[in-house]
Amino acid sequence: MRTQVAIIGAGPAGLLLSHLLAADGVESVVLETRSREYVAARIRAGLLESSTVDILAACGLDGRLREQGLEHRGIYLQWPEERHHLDFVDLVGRSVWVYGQTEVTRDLVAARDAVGQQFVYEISDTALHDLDSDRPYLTYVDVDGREQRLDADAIAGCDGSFGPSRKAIPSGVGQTWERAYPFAWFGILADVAPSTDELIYAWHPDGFALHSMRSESVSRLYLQVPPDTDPATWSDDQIWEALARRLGHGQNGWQLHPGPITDRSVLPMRSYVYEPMRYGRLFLAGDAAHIVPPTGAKGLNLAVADVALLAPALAAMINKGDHAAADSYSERALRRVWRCTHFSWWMTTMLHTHGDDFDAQLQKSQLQWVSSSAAGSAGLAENYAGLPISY
Ligand code: FAS
Ligand code: PHB
Repeated sequence: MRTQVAIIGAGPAGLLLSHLLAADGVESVVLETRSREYVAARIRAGLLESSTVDILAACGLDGRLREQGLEHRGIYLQWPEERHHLDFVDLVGRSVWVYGQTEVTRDLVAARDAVGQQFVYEISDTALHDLDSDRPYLTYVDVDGREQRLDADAIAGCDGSFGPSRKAIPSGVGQTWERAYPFAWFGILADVAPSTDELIYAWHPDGFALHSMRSESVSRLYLQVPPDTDPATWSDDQIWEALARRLGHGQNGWQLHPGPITDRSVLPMRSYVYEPMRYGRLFLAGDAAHIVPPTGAKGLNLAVADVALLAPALAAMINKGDHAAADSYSERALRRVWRCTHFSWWMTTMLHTHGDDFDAQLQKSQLQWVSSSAAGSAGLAENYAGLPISY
């Protein structure tokens, strides 16, 4: 087979890239190692920053989002005996939306299917070849066990943190930065109406907790736990009791309402950046190039921002032979990657306790300042609600 852009990965980065390329008349094939059903069912991110919503709206993909999503003006910062609302609309003129990544994926797949996008699911042994030539190609084994080859003008590595793209770049070309955190997030989905109108990020001596949601009837909550926690070892009562304590149940009359837990998982926390996000005709986007701890709600939004820069760059290179934007893609994308990496680290270190009393005092002082200072709250709001894509 031959195409203009071979996209490895049918997650948000790969799906949106295929959509944006098609809008510029560039054909692509999206290759995915999992099944269509598996990708559709994955439960991950839940919060869209304003720049992401603008991009989805610009390509006509915001219909269901505006019907079923929940627009939020801001978030609450909470610590024992105190809860402060940060209103992003008042502070920086931008809101955020609660709309699950599974819904974004569903909207993108439907839009691609409607125009006959070529998908190849359940492939294996994906390998990348001749990346430093102008005729790169992929080889893989299809679902029937047949070896296949796909020639392309460019390859987009949208294959997440464990995919083959980044590893196909010769060692010595790139540089990596990594920070593993000494804790993880225990995430649950529950069939119960959220106990709050907007997200609550809670600092507590026992550990961080987050009250998010997916709809008016489904709540999404997270607890800081040790990195090696087995989700099966916590009873439902233990989970709800820890969430209630950390989120301030009973404080100023607020109550956390428990309900049936329908999904549970433990998500390790790390920061990871790989530079450069381009090698020859291979371009990396999304988790293939960077990972952020979810405290800043940036993972999905960064993937969207990468492909919003990558799509026009590839279109100019393929349609007009103009390589300027492709040549500057990595540098431009990494400016925002590092801004979001810092913000995610800043939120994570401000809100997660790790048994150090001095750090706990610093964290509480930081929370007091961020919540009460116009400059501090605007700084959080500007980063959380989303910087312009061209940041
Ligand atoms: P993805 O990982 O979404 O997609 C990559 C795709 O490539 C996958 O479908 C994979 O199967 C495929 N692939 C891999 N190897 C391949 C190969 N050899 N051949 C073909 N295909 C291959 N972010 C938040 O903001 N908030 C959250 O709460 C949050 N929770 C998360 C929970 C989990 C368990 C994980 C893993 C991530 C979470 N994230 C969260 C981050 C997540 O949302 C990512 O940022 C987002 O999915 C990035 O999208 P992609 O870059 O498309 O990568
Ligand atoms: C979520 O709803 O899954 C979510 C929201 C905000 C975060 C992380 C996860 O920072």
